[in-house]
Amino acid sequence: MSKDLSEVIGRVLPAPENHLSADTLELARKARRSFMGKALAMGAGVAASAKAGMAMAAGEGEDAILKMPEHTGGLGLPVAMNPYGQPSKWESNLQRRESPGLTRVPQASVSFTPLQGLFGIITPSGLHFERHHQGWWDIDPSKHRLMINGLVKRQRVFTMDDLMRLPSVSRIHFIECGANSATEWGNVATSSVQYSHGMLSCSEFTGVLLSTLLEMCGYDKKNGKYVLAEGADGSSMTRTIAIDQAMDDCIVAWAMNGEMLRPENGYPLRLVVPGVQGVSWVKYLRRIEVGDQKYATKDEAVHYIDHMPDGTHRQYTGIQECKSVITTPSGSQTLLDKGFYNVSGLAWSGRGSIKRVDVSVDGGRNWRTARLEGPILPKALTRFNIDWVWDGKPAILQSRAIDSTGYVQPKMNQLRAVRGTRSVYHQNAIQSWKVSENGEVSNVQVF
Ligand SMILES: Nc1nc2c(c(=O)[nH]1)N[C@H]1C(S)=C(S)[C@@H](COP(=O)(O)O)O[C@H]1N2
Ligand SMILES: [Mo]
Repeated sequence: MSKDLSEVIGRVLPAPENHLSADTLELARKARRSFMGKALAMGAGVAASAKAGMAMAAGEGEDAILKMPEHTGGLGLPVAMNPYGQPSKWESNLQRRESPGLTRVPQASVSFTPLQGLFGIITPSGLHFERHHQGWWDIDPSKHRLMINGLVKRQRVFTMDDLMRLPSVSRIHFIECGANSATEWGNVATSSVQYSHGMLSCSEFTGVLLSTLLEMCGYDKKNGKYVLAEGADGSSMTRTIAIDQAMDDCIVAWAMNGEMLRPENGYPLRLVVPGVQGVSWVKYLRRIEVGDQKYATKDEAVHYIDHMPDGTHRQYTGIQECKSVITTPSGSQTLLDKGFYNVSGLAWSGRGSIKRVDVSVDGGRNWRTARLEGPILPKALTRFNIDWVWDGKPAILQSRAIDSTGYVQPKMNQLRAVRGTRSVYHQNAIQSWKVSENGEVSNVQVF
C-alpha cells in the first residue's frame, strides 16, 4: 500500500445477524447518515470525505482515551467464574443459524456457520455447522463401540479406550456439505454468506488413521475394494468409501480443535474423509465393513446424486471441487464510507491445496492476485486477503480460486454448461457480491 492508510480507511458494518445488537446497529446507521450528510455538505470528493470521517473519529477517540472508563479503576472479575470460557457478551449475535423454512423438522436440518464473522481458517467448535438427518445425541463414550468386520482376517470391536491408545494424528481439514451453496443453482435465494456458503467449517481433527485400523484387522488386500461406514443414530447413515481413499488419509477421529468432539459433530467418534463431501464424514461412527463392491445405500443411490442435463443421475461424486468465497465484505453487510478495505475470504479444494486466488471488483472484467495467508494446507481452508480502495461507485466483488491440480473455479455459466440447473449438490461457481452506492452489499448472479 502506497497510500497513507489513515486517510483512506473505511469501516464495514456487519450484517444484522452477525455481531451487533439491534441498538448498536441503529446507532451505527445514525452515525453513518450524519457522516454522509457532512461529507455531502462539504461537496467532498473521496479524500475530503475520508478526512471528514477521520476528523470525527479523532474527536470521539480523544474522549474515549482521555476520560478514564470504569474498568480502569475497579476490580475485575475473578478467575474460573466461567470454568469453560465463553465468547464476550458483545459477540452474542455471532451464531450458527437455521435458515427459516428450509426443512420441515429441526431434527433433519442444518445450522450454518457465520463465515462473515470469522477470521483465519479455524472454525470455533461452537460455530461449526450442523447437519443432522435424524437429530443429534450425546452418547456415553464408555458404552460406545466401533466394529470392524467384513473382508478382514480378524473382526474386532474397539472401545473408546482401545482406540485412544493407538498412534494418533492431528490434521486440519475443511468439511463442506455437498449441498453447500445449493440455493445458488436457482437465482439468488440467500442474503448472506452464512446461508450461501455456511455449510462449511475447518478444524483440527485428532484420531487414529483408518489405515492403521484396517491393517490391524488384516483387511483383504486382494478383494477388499470398498469400506462401508455406519453411524449409530437413527438416520442409518451409511456411506461407501473406496479402499484407496480409506487407506490414504481418512481419520477415525475423537477430537476436534484440541478437545473431544462436540456431540452435534459426532461425539465420541466420527469419520473424517478429507476433501470429500460432509455426508461421508459419518458421525457416531459404530461400524466399518470391508467389502468387494459399492454398497449402494440410500444415501448414495438415491440421495446425494447429481442431476445431469441429459436426464441421467451421476452417483458417487464425493470430492468437493475447488471453490472460494469473499467473506468480508459480503451479503447483508454495509460499507460505512469510501476508502480502504481489506477484502478477505476463504478458498479450498478437495483435490489438494490452493495455489492462487484472484479477486475482481468489476464483476470479472479485471482480476488481481490476492495474498494467501499461511498455513496453506491440503484439503483445508486457505485465507486470502487483498487491498481495495472503494471509490463509492457500484462494484461487484468476486473471487476465483485455482488449486494444485491447475483446476480453475468456474463461472456460473461455465458450471451450468456442464451440469445444467437441476442439481442440488456440488455448486462451486464463482460468487458475486454487489456493493451499491449506499454501501449495502447484496448477493447477485453474474454469468
Ligand atoms: N450419523 C450421521 N452422520 C452424519 C450425518 C447424520 O445425519 N448422521 N449427516 C452427514 C452430513 S449430510 C454432513 S454435511 C455432515 C455434517 O457434519 P457436522 O454436523 O459435524 O457439520 O455429517 C454427516 N454425517
Ligand atoms: Mo450434508
